Amino acid sequence: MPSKLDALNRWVDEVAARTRPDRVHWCDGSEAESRALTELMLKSGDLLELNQHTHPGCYLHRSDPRDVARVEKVTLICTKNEIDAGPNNHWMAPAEAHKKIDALFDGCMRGRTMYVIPYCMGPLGSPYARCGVEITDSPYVVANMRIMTRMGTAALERIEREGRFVRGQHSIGTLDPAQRWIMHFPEELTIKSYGSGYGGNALLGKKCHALRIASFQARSEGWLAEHMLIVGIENPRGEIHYIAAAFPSACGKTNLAMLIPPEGYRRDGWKVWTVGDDICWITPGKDGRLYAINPEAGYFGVAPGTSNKTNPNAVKMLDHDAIFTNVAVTADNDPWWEGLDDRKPVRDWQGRDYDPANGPAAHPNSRFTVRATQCPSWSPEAENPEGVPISAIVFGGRRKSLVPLVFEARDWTHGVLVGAGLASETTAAATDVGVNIRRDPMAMKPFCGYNFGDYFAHWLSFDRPNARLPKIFHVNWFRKGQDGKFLWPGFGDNLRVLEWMLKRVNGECGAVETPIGLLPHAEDLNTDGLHLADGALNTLLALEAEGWRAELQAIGEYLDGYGDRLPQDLRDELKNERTALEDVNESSLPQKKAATL
Ligand code: GTP
Ligand code: SPV
Ligand code: MN
Repeated sequence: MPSKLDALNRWVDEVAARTRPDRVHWCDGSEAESRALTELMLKSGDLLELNQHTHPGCYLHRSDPRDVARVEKVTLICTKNEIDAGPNNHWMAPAEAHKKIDALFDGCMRGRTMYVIPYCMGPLGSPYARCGVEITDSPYVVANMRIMTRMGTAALERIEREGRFVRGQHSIGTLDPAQRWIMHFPEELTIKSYGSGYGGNALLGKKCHALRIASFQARSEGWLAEHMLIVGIENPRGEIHYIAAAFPSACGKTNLAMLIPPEGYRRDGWKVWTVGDDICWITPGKDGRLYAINPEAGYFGVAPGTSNKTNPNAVKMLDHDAIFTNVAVTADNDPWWEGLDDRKPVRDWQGRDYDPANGPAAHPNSRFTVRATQCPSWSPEAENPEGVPISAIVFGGRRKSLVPLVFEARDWTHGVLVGAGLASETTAAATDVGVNIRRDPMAMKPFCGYNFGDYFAHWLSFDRPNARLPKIFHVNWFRKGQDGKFLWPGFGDNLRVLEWMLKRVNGECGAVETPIGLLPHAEDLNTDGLHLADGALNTLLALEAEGWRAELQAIGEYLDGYGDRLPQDLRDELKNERTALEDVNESSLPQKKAATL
C-alpha cells in the first residue's frame, strides 16, 4: 500500500546515493539517542565537557574559526525568475544552483553517518505548524535541532499524516569558505546547504525553513513568517497583552523576550511571559485579530553581554543542559564571555590560552542553545496550538543618533512604511555585510524568501474589512549621548516603553502628533526610579526634523530600488510624510516643550 512516507523515503535514498554515507540514522528524538550522540561527540572532540558540578549537561563546541556566523553573499534564493527573489536577495537560476551544489554533495558523506531529522516547526498539534526533514552529516546539528525544534518520532508521524514537508539537505563538507553555499528553492520547498556547520547556515529549521521558505509559503497562503520575538506583558490586574517585535540580528530580541521588570513594577505585580525570542508566524484569526505562534522550541542566543544584570533569566536557564558555541572558559571550566562577570577566562573561543592581544575571549557571535522551557519566564502559551493574540507590533534597530526611543505609527499603512524603512548598525551576526548602517526592512533583509516589493504588498493586504489589527511602533534602545554612552538604560527598563505602548493600545493616554508618527508626552513614560542623564529624556523623545528629512530621503531612495514591485500606497504614504515634514522647523516642535516641562 502506498504510504505518505514514500516520497520521503525516496528522497532519503536519493541523497544517500549521491553523498555515499557509511550509515544512515533516522533520528527518533529519544533520550537514549541523545546520550549516544553526546558520547560520540565527546570522543570525536565535537563537544567538550564543561564543569558538570556548576553546569550539569552543558557542553562546549568550537567551530572552525572560518565558520562563526551566517554568510549572506553565499545565501541564495533560487526562484525561477530573478525578479521574484528581488534586489533584497542574492539569486542563482535553480538549474545552475542545483548543479553547482550537487557536485559538492557528490560523495561528501563517505566515512560519515547521515542523520535524517524529521522536525516540526510549531506545536505538534497546531494547524499553523509546518514540518520539515533535515538530512545532515553533523551530529552537532542533530543535537541543536533536538533543542531548537520538536524533532523525532512525533514529527515523523505528522509528516506521515500530512505527506507534506520541507526538504533540507546539509553537509559540513570541508568547511572551506570558498566552497560554501546556503541555497533555497522556495518553489520546490527545498534547501541545500554545504560547507558550514554554524547556526543559521546549518540548523535548517531556523532561518532557512522558518523564515526564508516559510515567508514564501506564507505569502501564497495568507499569513506572515517574521523575525520577531513574542512576549506577554501581564499587568497588575492580571491581563496579559502579547507584543511581537522585530529587531535585526543581535539587536535585543532575546533580551526583550525574557526581560525582568524593574523593581517597582515587580512590586506592583507586573510579569513578563516569554513565548518566543526570534521567529514568529502570524495568522489572522476569525475574530479579525492577528495570532502568533513561535515555531521554535529553543533559543539560539547571543552569549556576549548576557549577565545577571542584563538578562538574569538567561543566566538561570543556562546553568544546565545547554550547548555553548565559541565561548571562552574559566579556570574552573565554566563557560565565560565578555560581560558575564569579572572572572578571568583561561582559554579563548579557539581553545588558545587567553591573551587579550588576540581579541575577545568569546567570539562576538558566540551563542548558547537551550530548550525554551528552561527559561524561568517561559509561557505555557508557547504550546497553544492557536497561538496568542497580538496587541502591538514593534520594529527597532541600533541607531546611535536621530531615532527616538519610541514612536507609534498612525495606522497600518504607515506602520508598514515604518517597518520597510527600518535600518540598523550592523553586528557580528553576519560576517560580510560591510556597511555601518543598512536598511533592514522588518529585520528581514537576510531572511525574506522573495522580493521585498511583493512582501510589503503582502503586509499591506492584512488591512482589510473586519480586521482588528495591532498598533505598530518603532523603538530604539541604542541612542547614544555625546560621551558615547547609551542614553537609555535598556534591558528590564524597556518595560517602561512597552507599558506606554499598552496604554496607547488601551486608549489610556494621548501622544504628540508629528509627521514621523506619534511620540510620547514625557509625563506618560514612567521614569520613576530611573537616573537618566540631564536632558537625556528630551533627546530620546525629540523629533530632529532636519535629520529626519535626510532619513526619509534615504528611505525613499532605498525603496525606489524595488521599482514597480513597490506598492503605490507606500510611495504615497512616504510622499505625504515628507511633505508634512517640510513644514516643520526644529523650534516649532511641541515635543520639545512637552519634554522639558
Ligand atoms: P539574534 O539572536 O542574533 O537574532 O539577536 P537578538 O536580536 O536576540 O539580540 P540579543 O537579545 O541577543 O542582544 C544582542 C546584544 O545586544 C547583546 O549583547 C545584548 O546584551 C545587547 N542588548 C540587548 N538589549 C539591549 C538594550 O536594551 N540595551 C543595550 N544597550 N543593549 C542591549
Ligand atoms: C540571527 O542571526 O538572527 C540568529 C543567529 O538568530 S542564526 O541562527 O545564525 O541566524
Ligand atoms: Mn535572530
